[in-house]
Amino acid sequence: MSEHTVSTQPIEGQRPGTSGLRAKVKTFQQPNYLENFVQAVFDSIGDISGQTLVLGGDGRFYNREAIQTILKMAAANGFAKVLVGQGGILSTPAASCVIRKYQAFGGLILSASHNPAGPDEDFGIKYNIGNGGPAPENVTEAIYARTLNITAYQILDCADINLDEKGKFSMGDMQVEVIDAVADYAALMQELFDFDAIRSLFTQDFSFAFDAMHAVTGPYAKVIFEGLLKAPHGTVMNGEPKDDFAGGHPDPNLTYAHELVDILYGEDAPDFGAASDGDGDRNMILGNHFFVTPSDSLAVMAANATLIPAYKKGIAGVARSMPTSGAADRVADVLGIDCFETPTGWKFFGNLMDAGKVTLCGEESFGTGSDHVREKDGLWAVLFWLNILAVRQESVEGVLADHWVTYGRNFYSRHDYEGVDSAAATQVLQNVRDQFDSLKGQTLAGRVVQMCDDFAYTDPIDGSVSENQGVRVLFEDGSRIIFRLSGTGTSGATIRIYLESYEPDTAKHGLDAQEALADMIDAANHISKLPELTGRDKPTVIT
Ligand code: VG1
Ligand code: CO
Repeated sequence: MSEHTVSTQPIEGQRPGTSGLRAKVKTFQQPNYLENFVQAVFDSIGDISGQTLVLGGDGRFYNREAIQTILKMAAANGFAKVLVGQGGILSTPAASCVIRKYQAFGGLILSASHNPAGPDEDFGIKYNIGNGGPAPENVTEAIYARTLNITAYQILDCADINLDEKGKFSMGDMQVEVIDAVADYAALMQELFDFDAIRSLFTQDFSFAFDAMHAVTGPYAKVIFEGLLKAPHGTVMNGEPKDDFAGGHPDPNLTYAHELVDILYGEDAPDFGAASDGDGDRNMILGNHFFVTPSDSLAVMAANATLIPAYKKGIAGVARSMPTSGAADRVADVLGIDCFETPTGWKFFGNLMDAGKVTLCGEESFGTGSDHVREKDGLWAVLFWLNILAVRQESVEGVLADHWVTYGRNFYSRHDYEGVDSAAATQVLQNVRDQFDSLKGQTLAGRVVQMCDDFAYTDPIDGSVSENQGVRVLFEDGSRIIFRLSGTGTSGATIRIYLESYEPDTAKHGLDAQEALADMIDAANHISKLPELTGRDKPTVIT
């Protein structure tokens, strides 16, 4: 067994996006691509000698090979120990949980979230810091800078570890501990929620369908829902993880989770439905013939938090990403707590949680979480809802109707245009930017434009500034149109248009969101010239 220094050259394009480095598997399989990035991480995060690293992924194609390479590199770079999930599996929130519980130096999570998997699809890698959360921008930028001047990487020449067998193994001077991928996470969930109340819900006339979409949450959901909570066998659908997600697109939304949506909107629909994404950090919440927008879900959680054991003393504050609707702000107002508005991406919540300023965080992109870990957490959100339903003994629709009566309804929708030509996408945003001055004071969609800007964020804890986080058109009545380009795709560009309008009038709360927002949608197309520039007359995905 010997340690090698392998010389290499910088590879372009290794800048982490909204959530780590994502690229086609074929790109990751190119000589030195993975190794360069991993070495750049190890070179950028401080003194790692004698430290512990957490390692795991969503089980997608290339997960196992990448884990073997990273283990050998960790050993050669001086880590004392690596905790790796059995089979190379750790959901993103479980990885965050394990990093925190065992006070690891940090972790590497192998995932491209909901992006399709397989030899011709996507792979990804992300570094999380010691608090369990995604590395902040100063760290990801340092990693990127290192990828541009890297000349060598270190790797141990040794045999692979058997990832399927739990236990302690050595690799050179480093210990590799293959841990149960589910146990620590399941234990944490039992500390947070009233499992007895949820168990008794399942003995009542209450039915639940959970769609794991052949991705990482299958084993977690089976242990927690069908095992610990005694939900009927079969509650978990598509619970066998596949390395290509069975050819699917495990993005829990109305378009990609259509199998579950059809069940919840079909005859004899269950009372509650939920799904999670490729790496287990997203969630979709459905009732019988009812969809809860993620923005509303965050607001409902904030309003009902004291019903949950872990939050019974109240929450310190909430945070939402800028494009997420202001529904949570209204709850925070009533509760008299702070509500923070951050750029898109979970990495911006970490400082606020570490400083004790916020307890709950959410993004419109089907992400909700709390300070129990430092990632958004799909199954946590589902348990939170089950706990609310168990206590309130109401339907999902009933909980929302009641919420809107109290707080009003923030009609909200996101329109995604996927696979658009990059230059056209950039121009769509630029068109709006060019009108910042002229739009101000104009009436659009029956509303007066109050201001327009490129959203910038100054972190209230460390003062770091993040610019160009979305083009905003803000109206006097609180309505908003926001344009952003995705930072997680691996081919072409994705334009996201976020539309929001507030409706205090209860009589109008039953409207369909697309109807309620129709004039805003027209206004967005008109000012951006999106249809002309992209040749698209409708979005790829509407949520
Ligand atoms: C998207 C979402 C963002 C989320 C990110 C990572 O980013 O909009 O809210 O944090 O994905 O989630 P973008 O840049 O494509 O809009 V995950 O579950 O893909 O790790
Ligand atoms: Co995800």
